[in-house]
Amino acid sequence: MGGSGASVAFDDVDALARDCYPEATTEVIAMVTEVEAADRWRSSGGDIGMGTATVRRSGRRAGWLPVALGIAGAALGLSVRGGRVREAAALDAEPWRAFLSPWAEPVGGELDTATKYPKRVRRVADQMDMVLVPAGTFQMGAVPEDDRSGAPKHAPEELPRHAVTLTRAYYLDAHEVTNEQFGRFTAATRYVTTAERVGEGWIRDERGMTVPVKGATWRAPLSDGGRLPEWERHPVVLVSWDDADAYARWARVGLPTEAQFERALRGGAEGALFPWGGTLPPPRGAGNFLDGSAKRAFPKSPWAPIDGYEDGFARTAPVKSFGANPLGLFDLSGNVSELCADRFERGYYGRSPPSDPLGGERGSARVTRGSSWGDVVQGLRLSSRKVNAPTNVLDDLGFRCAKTLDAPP
Ligand SMILES: [Ca+2]
Repeated sequence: MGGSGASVAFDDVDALARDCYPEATTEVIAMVTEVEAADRWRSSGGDIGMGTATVRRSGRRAGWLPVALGIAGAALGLSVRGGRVREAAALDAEPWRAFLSPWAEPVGGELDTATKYPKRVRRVADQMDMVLVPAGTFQMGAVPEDDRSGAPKHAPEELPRHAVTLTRAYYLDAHEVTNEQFGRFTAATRYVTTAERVGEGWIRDERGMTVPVKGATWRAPLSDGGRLPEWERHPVVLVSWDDADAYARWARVGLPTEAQFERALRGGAEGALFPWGGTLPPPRGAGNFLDGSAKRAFPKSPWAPIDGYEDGFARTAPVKSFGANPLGLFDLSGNVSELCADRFERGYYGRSPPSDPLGGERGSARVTRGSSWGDVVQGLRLSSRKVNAPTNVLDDLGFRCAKTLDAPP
């Protein structure tokens, strides 16, 4: 065996192994940790060939564990010597481990029964929790019957209602990207947002009109140059599609497709008009919508708030202020509308592919989905779609990220 070795920080790998296998015995944890540490050594620059990873064990008698690495096997290309370590290699060969490394880590240890991937993961770059959304078929678009009983009418671009199959499960951020998280990105990259470059952002004034405000950026998203209380935990706003795309690339993920967003938004509620069902007003605590507080903050606004609904937030709310949907995802409806990866094209639903649609191919406008704190009732419908120019920045528009599994379930 060769002598090229590198030491790996052992304690954090050990903690990761404990997260992955909360039920495991100390001995199994030790085995998993050894292999995980070896894998990290390999991905940090070790050749994927024969070599020796020297992994320092804490809490064990002084010594070094030699691990032989090879390309043998199609799984992870990791083979090890010794009975105990070989057993650990079988655990390590799970495809999700290679898929997640090095951009995310499993949380909680619970595996999805269909994909065998962790149900929850945490992104390394920004500590965002992501939830696994299963593959499957759902009905996308407006239900024609939605227009009955005086309900708000759908737009032509929400038809035809059509079956969409997502062939792969995907991870979706549990909540909208926050100001604190966006700050990590700009600190790490010195990224300059569209609003910072242009010198203005679009903010709703007391008349309820969204107007350009000089100097307004994600760092100062109010017309007086200030911030809301608990600003760090609010969703980032005044970011363009280009900004969101840059963030997602930095975090080694992407923006969700519109179909991924709608499937998650529906959360299995096939045929429902609103996230909570079909009636108005929404039940108490349903989300941050255009409520009584917004009406009081924008007294001259021509936009009608939802009758009989109070959520306590005139503008954005800290993420996770309201309950999660059945998939464990927060604020897909309400708080801020969210940027999707898809280009917006007229009539797209009439010609989109039945599996894994990626949006139109022409034009620069992008789809946004999910209602915001400023939407009238029509925008609360599950099928509601909006369109946004890639450099447009608004005070009720943000984003979350997604990552599609690299193999069918
Ligand atoms: Ca509100």
